[in-house]
Amino acid sequence: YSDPHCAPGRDTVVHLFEWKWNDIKAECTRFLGPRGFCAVQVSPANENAVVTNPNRPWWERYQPVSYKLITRSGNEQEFRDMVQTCNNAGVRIYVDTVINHMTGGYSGSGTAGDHFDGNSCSFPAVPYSNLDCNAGDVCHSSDGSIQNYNNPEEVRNCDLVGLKDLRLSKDYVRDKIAGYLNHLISIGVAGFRVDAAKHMWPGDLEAVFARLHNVDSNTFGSGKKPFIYQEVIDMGGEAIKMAEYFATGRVTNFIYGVKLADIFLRHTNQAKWLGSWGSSWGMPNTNDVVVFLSNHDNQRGHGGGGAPITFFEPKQLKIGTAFMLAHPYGFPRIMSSYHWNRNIQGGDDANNWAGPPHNNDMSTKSVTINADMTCGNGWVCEHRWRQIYNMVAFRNVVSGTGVLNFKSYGDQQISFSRGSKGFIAIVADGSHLNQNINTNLPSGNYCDVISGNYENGACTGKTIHVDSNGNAHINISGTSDDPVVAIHVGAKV
Ligand code: ARE
Ligand code: CA
Repeated sequence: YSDPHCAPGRDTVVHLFEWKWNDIKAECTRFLGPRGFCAVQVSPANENAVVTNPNRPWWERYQPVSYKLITRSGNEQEFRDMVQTCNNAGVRIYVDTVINHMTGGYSGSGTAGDHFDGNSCSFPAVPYSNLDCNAGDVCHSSDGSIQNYNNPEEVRNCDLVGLKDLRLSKDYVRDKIAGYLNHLISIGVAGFRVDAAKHMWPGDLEAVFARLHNVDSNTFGSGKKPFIYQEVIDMGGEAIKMAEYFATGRVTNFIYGVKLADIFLRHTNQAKWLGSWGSSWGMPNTNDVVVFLSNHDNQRGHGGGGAPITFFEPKQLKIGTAFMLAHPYGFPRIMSSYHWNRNIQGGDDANNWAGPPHNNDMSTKSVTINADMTCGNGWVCEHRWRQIYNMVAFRNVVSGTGVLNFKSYGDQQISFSRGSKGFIAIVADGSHLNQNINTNLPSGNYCDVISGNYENGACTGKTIHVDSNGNAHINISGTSDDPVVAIHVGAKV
């Protein structure tokens, strides 16, 4: 389950959080395909509870009502069009799947118009009934919800924040979930993010995944299992460990973004130590993880998982992303967000619920594209920032090479090469780097893909000269907007 099924030479996934299927379809052809992205993580595709208090929060999509493909992102036909178009553009679709639970304990209707009553675990559009949710026979917490994260039984058998917990020990429930995932596989998706995986027994997940069909052989080759990455928040302090989930796919490595925020955002740790970055930092092996600086929860102070770097700190985000994409550890995911008005009250963001940009009827706004390639209508589109998409290409070019010549020039100044294909230098604080550095690259003139684009053999930014010994003069002011230089053999002028 740990092969992401990237088309050859691609290696980065972007989370197009809350995007509509039609917009993702367009983005695959006009941008993600040509720019070398491997895949898109899309928001949950199945019917969810319509929450009106607060009004249409993003998190309503984590409250399933049925497995019909009807949400604010679009309907099944639009979903199919997106998957097919993206596959044709060489871009994979991973669906965020919510299979641990259904809605909270109240009644209402879903985005496909189906009625539900969470209190009695009544979801007739699946159908699930009272027998399909966990109850007091297996959940022993005082109120049926999870209180103690150090008690694995409670974490797996009780309700996560009051969300009706599915009885995954039952074959009927396993069949229904596998039926939903197989439906997505039949449409052509490459894999799944498994929401709240920590709240399901690894053995139950095995039983569900054993029921899955192979992914489409025409697109992905024959005999291939879907790519599976499981959301397990394990910062080291709780009973449940990431390692329990390696048999059923990769896990989301939450330690990663926090440690990099310590260095690039808070400066409570030093970049000079990054020479050993990877599993020796107390993180799993590279092939067991998806790595990211932030996700849709912790970017808004939600859901634990630490305080990461987000688009609210654009300079640090560009630096951190450059490091993430230049370094071979893990399968990297970029967060692509929408704007909301942050309103910090006593440490919490009072607007952390705010849903995507919307019209008066609460339908999600389309993504518009500005002349400079950035997005409008309230969409941030971090993946369209030059410093970020050019590093996606960098990662593709240096693929298969290791980290070479890691050097530091003070606490927060580093450089390293990727074999003889790429070189990066980073200043993580306000200091000044001015050095002759061996890049290990063939001699020539290279386009610094941070300060500019490589277009038709020319560079719109700085050109870096590498001499016949592989040396280059690198001059970076840490107080500049982009204190990074990145060059690779795919962008020689
Ligand atoms: C909403 C309301 C709740 C209400 C509930 C039911 O906010 O007040 O009780 O509905 O009516 C998201 C939101 C939730 C939201 C939910 C459903 O974040 O606020 O609840 O959608 O609409 C734990 C889990 C981890 C989970 C986080 C949020 O382990 O899996 O909590 N993350 C995923 C998603 C979320 C999503 C869900 C799961 C639910 O990414 O977006 O919730 O589908 C420590 C622990 C962590 C723990 C963390 C927070 O760090 O180590 O394991 O994370 O604390 O408790
Ligand atoms: Ca559970």
